[in-house]
Amino acid sequence: MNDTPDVGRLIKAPESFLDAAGIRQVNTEAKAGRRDFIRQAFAAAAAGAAAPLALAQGNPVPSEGGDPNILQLPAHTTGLGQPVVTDGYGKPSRYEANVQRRQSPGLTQTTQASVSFAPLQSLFGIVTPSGLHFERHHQGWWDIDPSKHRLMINGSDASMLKTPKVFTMDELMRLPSVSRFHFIECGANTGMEWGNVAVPTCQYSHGMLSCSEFTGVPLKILLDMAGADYKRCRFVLAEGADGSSMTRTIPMEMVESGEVLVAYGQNGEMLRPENGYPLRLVVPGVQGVSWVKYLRRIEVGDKPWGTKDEAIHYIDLMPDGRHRQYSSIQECKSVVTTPSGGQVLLDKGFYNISGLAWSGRGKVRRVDVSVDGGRNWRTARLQGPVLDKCLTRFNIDWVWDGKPALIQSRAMDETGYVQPTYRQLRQVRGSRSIYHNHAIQTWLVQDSGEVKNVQLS
Ligand SMILES: Nc1nc2c(c(=O)[nH]1)N[C@H]1C(S)=C(S)[C@@H](COP(=O)(O)O)O[C@H]1N2
Ligand SMILES: [Mo]
Repeated sequence: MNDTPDVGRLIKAPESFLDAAGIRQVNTEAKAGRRDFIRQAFAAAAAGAAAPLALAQGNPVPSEGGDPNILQLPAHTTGLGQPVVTDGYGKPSRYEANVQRRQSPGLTQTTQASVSFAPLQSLFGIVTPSGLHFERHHQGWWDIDPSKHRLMINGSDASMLKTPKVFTMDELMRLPSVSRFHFIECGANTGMEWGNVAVPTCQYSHGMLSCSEFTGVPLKILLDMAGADYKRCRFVLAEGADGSSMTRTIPMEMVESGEVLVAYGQNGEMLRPENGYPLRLVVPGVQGVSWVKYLRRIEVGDKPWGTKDEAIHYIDLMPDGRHRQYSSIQECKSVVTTPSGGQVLLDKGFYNISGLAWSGRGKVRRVDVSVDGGRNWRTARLQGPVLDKCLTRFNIDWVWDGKPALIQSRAMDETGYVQPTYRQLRQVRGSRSIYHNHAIQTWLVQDSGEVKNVQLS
């Protein structure tokens, strides 16, 4: 491998930017309404947190005398290891303790109506480990006794459904099931970046995104059992059992396609309580809010319900001052996770640029990567499997010459739709929106090797 360039070393993004005191201060300032403070605190903390060289050379290989890590046999080679079932449910290595989902300081006033972000920069492949799945609760999470949980299927009026039904978990789990990999993205993901750069790392810019294998029963099967009148009932309403009164309208075409699942399984085991145990709706390609957790009722009806979560929240403020409603599909989007904000490149040389792409309209067809802010593009390798409405991992080789570089990824889905630049997106959507920001992300690799979140105008 003589022609292979030297492989560059990379410092991972610091996982936590603020210490406990810093987080308290940001929260106080945010409560006082000083939103800008969050951005400044992040910036200051990010600058202080990068202590690259010390970290990288924590256990250096000596230039002479051989490597003690090889020459001296460690205890794990000479001693007896730990017994089976030390832990009836295994945990990650203690050396990975910093890989955590995290709350953005100051973003929300209470921790029960808040969000935690998945550490995308630390993950491989496409599946999000269940314990790192992002969380969004409007009224806190619950660990509900499955023996007492019920799912009711009814009609807006008695003529819309032959036999209203109530299912227990046992009854649901005896029905024919399917397992499918899908991404879930909160409509507000990347929402803080509409006006300008706001957060330092891809955990906070893109981490309201996760991907799991979900197992459950197609909702269509349950509606068939209840004898729904599909001619008249073109919508369903999904309702959660928590105090947030989370109710969302879903068009019947989605249900009839067989894609919408009443799911109890996530990555081979039951759903985690934070993600809706024992039952949640899976609505592939649609923003997270429609994936109702603690699902307790499905109503069929002939028009959208216009509930609070589709009339005053989850609407898009357009440049002309009007609001756009029922924009639920998550459009084609991608992000480079390595190198990404907060990471530090220590050497010139070879780097594997890696990232994630997804589309609410189907499969990802292609991802192009630029290292010069969009002037030149190269097509990345898509790593299999490439699945429908699922995260797709892409990789591309890059040799860093030590000069500033602007790294971007641009995804295209199977409909031919191409992820827009910020300029293109703002032309249509303005810059004062919250939801559905799927613009091309830019990471600036500075000549120092430190990677920063930037936006090109
Ligand atoms: N019952 C209920 N379902 C809910 C919510 C909620 O607060 N309560 N939040 C919604 C929102 S806004 C999102 S983005 C997703 C988040 O799912 P997760 O917490 O499993 O990541 O759940 C949705 N379903
Ligand atoms: Mo959400």
